[in-house]
Amino acid sequence: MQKTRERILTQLATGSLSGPELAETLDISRAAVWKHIEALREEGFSIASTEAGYEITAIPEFGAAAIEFGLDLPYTIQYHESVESTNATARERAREGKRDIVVVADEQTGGRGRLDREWSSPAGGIWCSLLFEPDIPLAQAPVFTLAAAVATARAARSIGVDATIKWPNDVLVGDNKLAGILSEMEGEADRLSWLILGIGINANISATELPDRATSIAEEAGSCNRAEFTRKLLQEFHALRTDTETILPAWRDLSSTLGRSVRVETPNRTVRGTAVDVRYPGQLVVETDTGREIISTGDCEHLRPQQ
Ligand code: BT5
Repeated sequence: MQKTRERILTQLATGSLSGPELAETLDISRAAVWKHIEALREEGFSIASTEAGYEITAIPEFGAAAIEFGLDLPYTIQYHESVESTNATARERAREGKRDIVVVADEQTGGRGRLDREWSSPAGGIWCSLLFEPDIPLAQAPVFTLAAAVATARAARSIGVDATIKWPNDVLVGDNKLAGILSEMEGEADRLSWLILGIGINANISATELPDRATSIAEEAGSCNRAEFTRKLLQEFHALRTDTETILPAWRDLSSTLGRSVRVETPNRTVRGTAVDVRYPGQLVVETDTGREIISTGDCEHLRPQQ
């Protein structure tokens, strides 16, 4: 979002200010203040001009300005109504050398899951990709994927959706999928040059627009304010990113996989047993008839107890 507009919003977030006051604080002309206020109105903000000055009376439901409103984090939001895939756009930004960007879209025309599976992304979702440069070796990147799942589940729980995490990073309500995460990265063994966490959340979408065994926030708790949800998601993620020791314990607390009978399809075998733990940076520990298995990647299915 345009920097001056962002500063105006930050100022107005704490209360009304007059045009001259804003002009002085931001060191711009009164005419410039007026122009930016008009531009914000066009972006969907309702800004009243009262005797006390400009006052924000409503913020748009979604979009860069709406997400950045009151967001005190080092990320820049890039919003698109429709893109092929926010991960693909974030990859372009990564190659241009950009970091700490969140690409957000209302709709994706070519959303992707893991192993190039299709990810259904109609309008009304929160399709976003967070691009950053973590200071860790490549092999430890999965811990951030777990963090993204924790952040998503926490944001969902904060609005009354009973979300849990299925290993490695599906967010479920009961047996139905509410959100999925696709991480992509580039770097040398000892250091990542970038990591993209693509998070797809079925927000204000009806189940009829989604595949079988999928659910949405709208279905579980009614429509949400997507800007608020995205802010909460980023706040939760950032707290975990800056205190990585807390990621695994939080993941364990929110997981519906631990203690369950599971079948995990890894790239070269099928493991069946009871999921007993998750190990840094994100391996699943499964107790099988023939001993413990430590699994780094795979698709996990929760089995009914009798299966
Ligand atoms: C995932 O893959 O769960 C990762 C999904 C990541 C999507 C985000 S959206 C923003 C960013 N941009 C992208 O292009 N992608 C990321 P996986 O575990 O492979 O699950 C894919 C499977 O989930 C599909 O084969 C379907 O069975 C199912 N599925 C597809 N769309 C879904 C949806 N909207 N909700 C729930 N399940 C879905």
